[in-house]
Amino acid sequence: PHATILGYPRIGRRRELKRAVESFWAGRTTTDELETTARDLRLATARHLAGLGLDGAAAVPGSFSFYDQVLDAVALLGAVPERFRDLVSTDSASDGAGALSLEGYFTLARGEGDKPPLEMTKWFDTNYHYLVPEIGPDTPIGFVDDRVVRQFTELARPADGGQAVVTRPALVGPVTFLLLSKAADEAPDGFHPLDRLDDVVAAYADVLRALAAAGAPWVQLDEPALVTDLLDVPFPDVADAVRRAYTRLATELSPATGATGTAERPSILVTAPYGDLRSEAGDGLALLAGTDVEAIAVDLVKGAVPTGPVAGLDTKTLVAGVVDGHNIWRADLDARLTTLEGLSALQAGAIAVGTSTSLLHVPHDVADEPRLDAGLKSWLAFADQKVAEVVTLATGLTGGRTAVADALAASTAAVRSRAEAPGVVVPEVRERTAALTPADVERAPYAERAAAQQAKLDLPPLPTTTIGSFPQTAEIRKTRAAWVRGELSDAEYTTAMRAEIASTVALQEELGLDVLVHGEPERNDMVQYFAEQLDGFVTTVHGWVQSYGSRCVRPPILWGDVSRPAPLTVEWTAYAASLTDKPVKGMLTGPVTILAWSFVRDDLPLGDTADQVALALRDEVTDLEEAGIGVVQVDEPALRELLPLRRADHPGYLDWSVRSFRLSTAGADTATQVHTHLCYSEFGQVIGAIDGLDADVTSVEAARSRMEIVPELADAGYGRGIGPGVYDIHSPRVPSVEEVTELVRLAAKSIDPRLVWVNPDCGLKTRAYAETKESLRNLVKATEEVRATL
Ligand code: THG
Ligand code: ZN
Repeated sequence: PHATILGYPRIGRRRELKRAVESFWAGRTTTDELETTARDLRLATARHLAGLGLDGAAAVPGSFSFYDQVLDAVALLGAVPERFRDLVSTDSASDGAGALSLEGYFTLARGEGDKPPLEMTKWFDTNYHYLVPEIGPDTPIGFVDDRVVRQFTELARPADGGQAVVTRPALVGPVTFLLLSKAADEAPDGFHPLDRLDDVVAAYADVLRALAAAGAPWVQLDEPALVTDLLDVPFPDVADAVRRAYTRLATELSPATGATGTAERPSILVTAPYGDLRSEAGDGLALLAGTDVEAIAVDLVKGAVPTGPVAGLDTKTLVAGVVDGHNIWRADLDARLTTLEGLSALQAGAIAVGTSTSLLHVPHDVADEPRLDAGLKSWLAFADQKVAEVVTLATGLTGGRTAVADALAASTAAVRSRAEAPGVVVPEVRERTAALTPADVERAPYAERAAAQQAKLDLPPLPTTTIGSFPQTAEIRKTRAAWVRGELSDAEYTTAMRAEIASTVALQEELGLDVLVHGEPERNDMVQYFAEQLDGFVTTVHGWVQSYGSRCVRPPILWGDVSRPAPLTVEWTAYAASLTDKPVKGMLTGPVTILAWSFVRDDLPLGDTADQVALALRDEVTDLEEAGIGVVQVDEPALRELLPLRRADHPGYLDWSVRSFRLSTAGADTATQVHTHLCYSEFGQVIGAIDGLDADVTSVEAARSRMEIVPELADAGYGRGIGPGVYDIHSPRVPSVEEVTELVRLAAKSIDPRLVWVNPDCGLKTRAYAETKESLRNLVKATEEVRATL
């Protein structure tokens, strides 16, 4: 293909797939109805993309998924964990033996009864989450589900007799599949999923044969595991796996059409999105170039552009990912074309134009945003605009610049208008960040702070609190939506929210919690709420991006220098504080998380933007203090998420991320207690940074790992307040008093008990009130029991 994209949003322009899937789960539609909706969506999408100019051979990727592409690979291979084995078809006479039904597929994602779902975790450095396969020595692995072949055929030979589209089926590559898997519980010590490489590759060989037989000219195998060195398999072992896998798939299967009239496999495109293939650990580009695959897609937005010819590339196509698939800025086409021309001059092989990553991470279409300012809109490219960009660049590369002169001129004009637009650079904001000194991120020594805070707050040992949000009832959501639509006046809205806050405060008093919160009924998303109020951001109406499964987020667009025109949270927090004598905790989202969950600008280093956001939050902390708030929590759930994929880049990242958090909080008075919250359990790589945040109290997810983070933190020298979560909020299950008591004791055993706080794992907004009340009651009761024994 001359022009292509590595994947396209699958949730639908109006989230049609989300609705269809959720209504299937609710039992309102049948499997057949869901399959039909999905097929119509795939057909419409493929034709739409062909119409946008992806009309070369196999230029349209087949990147659909009902839930997650990694789960799709599990289904393709029938690699079902032991506890779900009863879901697979055992009819060995049919060719569906070992396959999951669509319902079974969703059960792996969502769990059933006491069978927990596959674990969910972050997909590289994005806000997308995939399901973690569980692979053991005896996990069945074969080509058991031909869905991917059917999806190819249904577009190549459509039943409606309309326009056919020859797509390029996209699959998670065999090496990445295993590197992202975890060892099944029953696997013996020392087993690594990669031990099953030969079985997975044998199954993929069968998949490739079937695709070739169906007439697929190309297949795409995604191997992003090659751009990271955080997956705890050293590069030489990864390289060995890649060589073995692609010798079997690319060398031993023939791509040529033989006497039988069919090739043994389609041409293979291996993609390596999200980063640089080359690092100190090893040269992944040379590795792939040394295989017999026909094409390699590299990320030239995150990764470096090769500056010399690469051995082996002369007989391959290099798909140059020059259009950013992970952000929403319109490309500087002139500059990208220069890059492409340079590559063309350097490499003897063919150059095709691509996106750096799948377009899964961006919304569908800028044209769907009528409310955005026209100037700002001209700077943006969502998925459909990016398709046009790769098509233009491919035309320019093959046909010469004059063939695309108008598009180049328009892109250059947009780039210039963005650079010069008011608000992009705000001198007062720049002056303030330029004047920062190391003293701005320092507070008084912890011992002094702890004493001043205790004198002021007079908290009991093992203080109890919650993470911030209380259940978002349907009533709350309805009220907010009505206000956004203008059906409710500001006064009516305020009255309704105040009533909600009052009842949340009353509930916490009744439960006997020590540090209260206002419950956040006024917030939709913890980032969007702040973005809506800060200068330098805009939010979208239809800019949905899949976060996991059927769940989506609308990342705000951070386009200009950030400042705070007015206080953000003070009114609600102060109102809550006016209702109680107990301390009320102000709730803010930290600078790193605000950046991680927004589309960030590409014209300023992230650390500089983080400082701007941090200063806005710092002013908010001051205003909260002036309103009498003595405890402020600044959440950083995404601290781990932005961690660079290469170890060499960690120090630089941790430096700016930790500094920006401290900048947001260090303006607080010595007697003001600063909390933070991190909500994932894999802390290993950021444990030093957690200490570096210098918060007075850190709450973390810990219930499922039975408090193991507490000794880890203690070993790392952490010596301030710690609130390890004592129950998992992801399920409605109510923890018993005994259970909580045990976890609190466990925590108090591995660190100075005077540092321990008692709280749930995370915010309660996805829970219902019934289980929330009961759970918190047990939490308080358990705390009282442990206190009595101290
Ligand atoms: N906000 C943002 N990003 C996030 C989270 C968040 N990334 C990580 C994690 N939390 C992802 N988790 C979720 C959980 C729920 C939903 C989305 C991401 C969700 N979304 C609604 C849906 O799809 O129906 C829409 C929500 C809305 O109306 O705004 O439920 O908390 N930015
Ligand atoms: Zn959390």
